[in-house]
Amino acid sequence: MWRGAAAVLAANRTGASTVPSRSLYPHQWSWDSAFIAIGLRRLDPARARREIETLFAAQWADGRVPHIVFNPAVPLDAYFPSPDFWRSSHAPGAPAAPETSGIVQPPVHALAVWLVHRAAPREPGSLAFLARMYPKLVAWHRYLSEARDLGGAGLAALVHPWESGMDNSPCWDAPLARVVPAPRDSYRRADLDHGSAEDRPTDLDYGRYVRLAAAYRDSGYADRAERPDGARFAVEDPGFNALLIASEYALAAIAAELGEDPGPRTRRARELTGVLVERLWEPGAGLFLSRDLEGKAAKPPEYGAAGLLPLLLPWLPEGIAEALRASLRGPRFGLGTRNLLVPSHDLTSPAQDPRRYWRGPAWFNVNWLLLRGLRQHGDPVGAAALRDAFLRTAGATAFAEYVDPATGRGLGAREFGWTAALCLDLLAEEGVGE
Ligand code: 9WN
Repeated sequence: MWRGAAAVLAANRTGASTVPSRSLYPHQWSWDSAFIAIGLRRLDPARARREIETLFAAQWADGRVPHIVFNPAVPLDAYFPSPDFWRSSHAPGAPAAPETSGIVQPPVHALAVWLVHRAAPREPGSLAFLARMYPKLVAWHRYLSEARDLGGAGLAALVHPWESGMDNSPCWDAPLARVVPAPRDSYRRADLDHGSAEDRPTDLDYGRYVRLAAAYRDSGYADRAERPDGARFAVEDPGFNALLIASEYALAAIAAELGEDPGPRTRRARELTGVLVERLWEPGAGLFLSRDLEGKAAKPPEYGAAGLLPLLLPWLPEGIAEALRASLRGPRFGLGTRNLLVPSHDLTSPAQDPRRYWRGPAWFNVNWLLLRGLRQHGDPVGAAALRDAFLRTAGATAFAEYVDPATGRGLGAREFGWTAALCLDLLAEEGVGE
């Protein structure tokens, strides 16, 4: 398995970075690269450092880290939306090259930087890497906490469903329902050349994604610009913000390693945890919910796996970690009863679909994060069972992009970057391959 996972990362390597999938996603993606680096640190720490530095070489002047860094050698029609859609090099503050998208993805990077360093703290390049990354990570977090504080309470808001990393989650159905889709003949979907239409988002949802991205681009990627009716989306997502807080703790550790005072960053992480709880915790459900900043939906709320991710955080008010662990095993997520792995969406929701993109299948990065959460909050037995299911399922599906959470059947792309990388990470814990 170690050799198989390493071979995937070798095959997906393009120059200084790694693509999520040769067929479906032939460029560099932001949170994929963070997870890939977390695996690469077990194999080749210098390559892990390069993976992250390549991504941050495309950081914008306002601190944002774009969700895609395009490879100029890949034909324009290999992935949509392509660089000629985003037109980043004409946008204020974006680098002249490479071309990038203008939206972001969950900020798991500071955590990745810290874990990469921890894997080889005495390697000559590692401290210098921390020192170079620290101001870039600070600028990235500042962008999220200032420009993206659209709700005014301190949390980062998302302006496009793709920013959650959980693109097609039913949590976005209500806020997306207000968006007028771009006409079907105004763009060409490239994903359907490689993925099955039953697994991928519907045309209606895709049209809405395109419309939102185009409106954001046309505003010059200005976060507070007024966008037209039918082209607005602003939500606070518990998964994105939990990762921001976990990364704030990582920044505190990096600061200490560099001889700076970690106090302010730790305090900020705790403060933000308080805001997360105050705004998004739903005690009746035992889960965090997203908050729609554009209005209230008539429909009942949807419970997604993002609402479990705060389990990652070291400090939570009393009772919350226990409630999250109970939700993981309860009827909504069925871990250890109906499911081998944690599904992306509530099993009891009518919107649940065990095949379709982020509407029910299990993803390996989400399960890796929850595994850390179980360890963090005193459930080593549950974490060990999840680790076992993770490795077996990833191995049996040729490192699938996602799987049916009950049967483990592979779905989406195979030889998927973060699936292989996170296997390496979990295998290395036992000394395999080290
Ligand atoms: C849009 C690359 C990315 C992941 C996301 C996943 C999917 C893209 C798409 O693939 O999103 O960013 O085209 O569907 O949802 O989490 O980072 O692997």
